[in-house]
Formats: sequence, structure tokens, C-alpha cells
Amino acid sequence: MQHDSLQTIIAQEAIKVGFSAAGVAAVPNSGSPEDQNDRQAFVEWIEHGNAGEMEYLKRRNEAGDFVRSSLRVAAPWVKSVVICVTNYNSPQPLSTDPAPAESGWVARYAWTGQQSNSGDLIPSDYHRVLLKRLEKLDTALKEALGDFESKCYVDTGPLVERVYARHAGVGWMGKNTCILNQKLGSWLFLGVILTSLELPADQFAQLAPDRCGSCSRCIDACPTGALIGPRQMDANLCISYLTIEKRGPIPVELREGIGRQVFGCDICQDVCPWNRKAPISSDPELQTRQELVNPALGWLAGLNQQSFSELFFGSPIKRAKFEGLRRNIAIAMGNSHSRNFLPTLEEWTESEDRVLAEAAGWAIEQIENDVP
Ligand code: B12
Ligand code: SF4
Ligand code: SF4
Repeated sequence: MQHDSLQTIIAQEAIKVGFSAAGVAAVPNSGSPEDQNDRQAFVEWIEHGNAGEMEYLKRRNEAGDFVRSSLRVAAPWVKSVVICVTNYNSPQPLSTDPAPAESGWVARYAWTGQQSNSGDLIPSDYHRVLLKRLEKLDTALKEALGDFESKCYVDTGPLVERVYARHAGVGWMGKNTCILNQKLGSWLFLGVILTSLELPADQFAQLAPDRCGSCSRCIDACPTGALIGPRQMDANLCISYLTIEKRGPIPVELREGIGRQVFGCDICQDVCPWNRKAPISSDPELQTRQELVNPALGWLAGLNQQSFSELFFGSPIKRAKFEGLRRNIAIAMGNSHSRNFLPTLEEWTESEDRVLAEAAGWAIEQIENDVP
């Protein structure tokens, strides 16, 4: 092998295939202090009930260990993890900026689109975009370093990607639990290649210094109190979880805090001072679909199952499902306090979808109870 370290080779090749930055981390030995810390943090998080109804995070192996608590549990053949990040920042407004009346908010990561052959901007899903790049990188690394075992993942791998991003020196873990890179900020998608490559100890990445300091803006700004401490989230309270992952009714006491977010939440990243300097992405596969920036709630409410499927085919938004999005729209309408939404909400109270009907009833109450 040439004199360049694995870190340098990986970073160079990753940039060639379209990533913004990359690094590699050795998987800590079983029982080492690092392994124990990561495992314990994960187990405690799950056992405190912080994962809500995200059952896939709670999966156990035959021995009863949480699969995602450690790669030593999930995939003992893995020696190192290549972590790649892609910037998805765009020049559009923040969710915390003043917005048109009666508009909702869709999280920035779900705005992405790419040009079709006919020139239209069609949805792009970051999972697919990053996976293609990871596979190219995997091939390039095998050409440069010789064959090794590997497996590429975006989101779906049996690991906490942010823990490895931190070990790989790609960024520090902000108090909002997001990975922050000093130059790129936190508007980053993460992708990983699990590999059988042994990382020599003299090539371990240096941890990026924690630059949150005494700041606590993200914790203070979270409207539902989901950041229960620095780097500690109760997902049950997180608007992102409630609007994307949670099925059925949203607990009444959290509805007001949801405000106008109809899919995901960006507040704890919008207020982060490190994101003020974050570069804008010019990635052709992650361009902004303008119609999703401050979308009119009335327009979204007019979608039917078919137009929802067409508009969000290949978009992360389909994860919320049509029913979930309409439930969220009803709550955002209630929080808008606009009487213009009353006809739609009245109609929804008659819906066979009882979750929607109940959310619409709640929203009507919010509007009717307004003191003029
Ligand atoms: C489940 C999940 C969620 C859940 C739970 C979030 C959470 N904080 O865990 C919900 C639905 C709420 C969610 C929301 C979002 N998510 Co999400 N999510 C995931 C997923 C699939 C798994 C994460 C996981 O395992 N969480 C479990 C807990 C245990 O992990 P954790 O919070 O990171 O906790 C660990 C650390 O806090 C650590 N820890 C605690 N204290 C300390 C101290 C130190 C010093 C260290 C090192 C560690 C440490 O120990 C904990 C246990 O291991 C990952 C992809 C993946 N496979 O990793 C994407 C991922 C984390 N999500 C991502 C994104 C983009 C989002 C959203 C921004 C989307 C949006 N706009 O709505 C929000 C951000 C909300 C937030 N503030 O985190 C990105 C994060 C990119 C980044 N820059 O960090 C990821 C990596 C997806 C990807 N491939 O790009 N997400
Ligand atoms: S994504 Fe929103 S609700 Fe979740 S922790 Fe951040 S500010 Fe709070
Ligand atoms: S807002 Fe402040 S505390 Fe939160 S992640 Fe950014 S720098 Fe860290």
C-alpha cells in the first residue's frame, strides 16, 4: 500500500464519487471502555423508553442483546466503518423565519429533487442517492486496496451512525444529538460502509473537538422539550418522531408544540450558530423542490391518496403515509388559528379515518376557542 493513510485515501475517493467529506473508524474491541460506553448509552436509551414505538431499534438477538447496541453484537466480522457525509443545505428560509400565513413546514431534508429527462424536478430519496455513491466508493476502495468484505447502508444498518461519525472524526455530536462538522454544519446525510479492513492503531481518527461550548440554543428552542439534556433525546417528545414515525393519534399535550410542522422538524438545527456558516449544496441530485418550502396547508389538504403518491413517489415524505400527513395537517391547521380552514376541518370530522376525524375536531376547538 502507498504511504497515504487509509483516512486520506478514503476521504479523496469519497469526494470523487460526490460526498462532501468522509472518514473511517475502527470498531472498538468487545469489552473496551469505548465499546462499553456506546453499548451502555444505547441500552439505557432504549430501556428508558426513549425510542417510542420504533420497534426496529429495540430488536434483540438470540442471546437477548440489543442488535443495534454494538457492531460487536450485530456484525462481528466488521473491523472498521467508513462514514461518508453529504451536505443538503439550501439557501431557502429557516423554519424559524417569519412565514406566509397558513403555511406548514416540511423538513429541509425532504425537499430534495433531481431533474428528470423532461427537465422537471422529481423527488430524490437520499437513501438511494447515497447508496449509489457508497457502492461506487466501495468499488474504488477495493481497486485501491485489494478485496475485503463490505456492506453499504444508509439509515438501515444495525448501528448508530452518529456514534461512528464521531469516532471517525467527521464531526462532533451537538447537544441536539446531530453530527456537526465545523466547516459543513449539521445539514448532513450520513452513509456507512461496514468493512473487514483492519485500521492500524496509528491511523485512528482524531476526535473532532466539541465546539458547542456553553451554548444551549437547541435545547432551549425545542418546542416539545424533546432534548431532555445535552445529547439526550426522548424521541416520544420529538416532532420529527411524532410527524413521521408515530402512527395513530398524537398525544394531545404535544399538539400545540408541533406548531406548523407537517413532516419532520428542523428547529434545533435552524437555531444552531454553526449552521449560519454552513455552505449551500450544489448537488444536482439534492436540489430544492420549491413547492415544499413553506407549503400552503390548504394545498396539502387538497391532496388525495393518488396525488399524494404521485407527488411523493421516491420521496422520504411517503414514510409518513397519506393518513399520517393529513393528521399532521389537521394539527397544523388548528395551530394556525385560521378560520379559513374550518370547512376542511368540518369535513374531516366526518372521515372514516377516526384518527383524522379526532385531530380535526381538536383543531376546530383551537380555532373556535380563540378570543377575537
Ligand atoms: C431513529 C432515528 C431518528 C429518531 C430518533 C432520533 C435520535 N436522536 O436518535 C427521530 C425520528 C426522532 C429522528 C429525527 C431526526 N433525524 Co434521524 N435517524 C434515526 C436513525 C435511523 C437511528 C438513530 C438511533 O439509532 N438513535 C438511537 C439513539 C440511541 O441514538 P442517539 O440519539 O444518537 O444517542 C446516542 C448518542 O446520544 C450517544 N451519546 C449520548 N451522549 C453522548 C456523549 C458523547 C460524547 C457521545 C460520543 C455520545 C453520546 O449515546 C446514545 C446511544 O448510543 C439514524 C440513522 C442511523 N442508523 O443511525 C437517523 C439519523 C440520525 N437521522 C438523521 C436526521 C437528518 C434526522 C432529522 C434532522 C430529520 C428531521 N429534520 O426531522 C431529525 C433530527 C432530530 C434530532 N435532533 O436528532 C440523520 C442525522 C444527520 C446528522 N447530521 O446527525 C441520520 C444519521 C440519518 C442519515 N443517515 O443521515 N431520527
Ligand atoms: S427535531 Fe424539533 S422536536 Fe425534535 S429535538 Fe429538534 S427541535 Fe425538538
Ligand atoms: S445550538 Fe449550540 S448547543 Fe446546540 S448543537 Fe448548536 S452549538 Fe451545540
